[in-house]
Amino acid sequence: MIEVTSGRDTILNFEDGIDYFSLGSSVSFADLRIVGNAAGTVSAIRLESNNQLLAVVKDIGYTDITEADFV
Ligand SMILES: [Ca+2]
Repeated sequence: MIEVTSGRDTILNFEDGIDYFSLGSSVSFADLRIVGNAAGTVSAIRLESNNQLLAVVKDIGYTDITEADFV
């Protein structure tokens, strides 16, 4: 499980469907904006409200990061 609220993390080896992101109690998936590059090789998880970068996730496209990946 990967915490995404504790600062600017770079996450390697995230396995979709196996690994999950953990959000702090003050943040929900609706507060996030998931962006990525066209090649699908890197994504960023940001706070919608202030654009704060919470985490960079390597080797996954942003369309593969959905609410189902958060617990
Ligand atoms: Ca996923």
